[in-house]
Amino acid sequence: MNKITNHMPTAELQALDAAHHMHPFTDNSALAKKGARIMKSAKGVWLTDTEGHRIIDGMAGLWCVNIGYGRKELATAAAAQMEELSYYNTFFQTSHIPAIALAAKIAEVAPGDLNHVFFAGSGSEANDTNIRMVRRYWDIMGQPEKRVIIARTNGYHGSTMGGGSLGGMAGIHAHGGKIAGIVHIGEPNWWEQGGEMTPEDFGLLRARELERMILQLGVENVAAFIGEPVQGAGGVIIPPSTYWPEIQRIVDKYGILLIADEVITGFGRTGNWFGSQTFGIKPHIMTIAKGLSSGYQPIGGSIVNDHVAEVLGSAGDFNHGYTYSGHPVAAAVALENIRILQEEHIVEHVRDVAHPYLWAKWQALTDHPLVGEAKLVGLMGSIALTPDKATRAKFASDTGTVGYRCRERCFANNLIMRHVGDRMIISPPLVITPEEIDILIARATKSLDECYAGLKADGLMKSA
Ligand code: PXG
Repeated sequence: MNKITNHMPTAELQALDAAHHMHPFTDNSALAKKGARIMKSAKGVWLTDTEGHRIIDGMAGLWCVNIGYGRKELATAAAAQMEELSYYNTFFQTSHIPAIALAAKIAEVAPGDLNHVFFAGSGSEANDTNIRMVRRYWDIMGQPEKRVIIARTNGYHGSTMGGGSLGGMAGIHAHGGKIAGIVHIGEPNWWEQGGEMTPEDFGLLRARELERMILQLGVENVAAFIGEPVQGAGGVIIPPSTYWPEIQRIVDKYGILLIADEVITGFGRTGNWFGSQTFGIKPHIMTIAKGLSSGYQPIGGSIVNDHVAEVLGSAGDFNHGYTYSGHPVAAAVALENIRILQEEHIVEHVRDVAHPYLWAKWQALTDHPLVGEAKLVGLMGSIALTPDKATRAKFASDTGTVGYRCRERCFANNLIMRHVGDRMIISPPLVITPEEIDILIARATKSLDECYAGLKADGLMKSA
């Protein structure tokens, strides 16, 4: 058996990595000089690197390892499916058992009339599907001019041409451009942008930008609005309580389609199966990936409601699909993942145990001199670093300088906690226990202390 083992010292692995491996979203020449940290194995919430460090993974990989690492049941499901039917497509009037079973299971766990699944290989692919799907929907409805999709600044929807265009990140648009027919409104980021307003008033202000944009474009030109229930990659921006109800009111009033991008918030992350349930959102389409398989296999998809599925199915072929749509091995693994989520009551664990336990400690981090606000929904949270809490000031240094320094302290202390600008974010595996939360908080506090000491020593505790 060709088992990949490590017979090399870390430095040699790093040199090979630098010579041949192009990392995503990375300054590869800077990384080449420094050397990547190389992960070797993982179990539960713990990673082990090639130097033997045990690292607590506060990010569940890339927001995806919901059931934790190293569950043998998923390996067994994959092996069994590879032997039974390693691949077949679902294009030309054929189907297979894993795709059927998974679609039915997703329809069972998804809320309301979201009963139909179009499979993709990732979240980006699923959002590309969504662009084509909503435009096709309006073609069939006899309103082909309804093509514009409204999305949000600092949203993240993937990095294919479609996903990257839906996302509102200038850095992504700068590399390769942006497809036509997608416009962005502001994000509900009260901490940075709310000024003197209350969070509730600011939530309404941002939501009403949707109405203004619809009127500006003409409702006859607008196909859909897409948003993450909670912006993840944008810094775990949990919207004010007024935001989603107002978005829903506007979407309903103008009859445009609503896409909830649940790639991060799906499958238990917010303490319900879907973030839409946590925030009272009624989408026509949900994007899923990540937690669908807990990252054990690449798989994503669009969950479509009865009405949209019926329209799409009423007018011949929808000319779209991927070789690996509903891949049988990925589907079998996702099915086993959902079985574990259900039978081990992991969503309930988030809601009743892990969230309340973490929230008490997370909130207490605002006592730290560097931390302005702490936010947490389910098991996705963020803290804002600031030189002056009273005024919610930004640092005088370039945005991200302080966040990066804090992340480097976390990394050195064997805690994966990321930064987005000067916000620190966490999204640990959903199975994290109270004892492990204690360790995470202890390491986070130590890292914040060290970061703070360094900032003071270097004269960086200055407001912009
Ligand atoms: N939608 C959302 C809400 C996501 O978070 C995607 C779509 C795209 O999924 P794929 O499977 O194509 O990556 C994502 C992915 C980060 C980071 O820096 C976040 C993601 C991906 C890569 C980096 O936090 N989210």
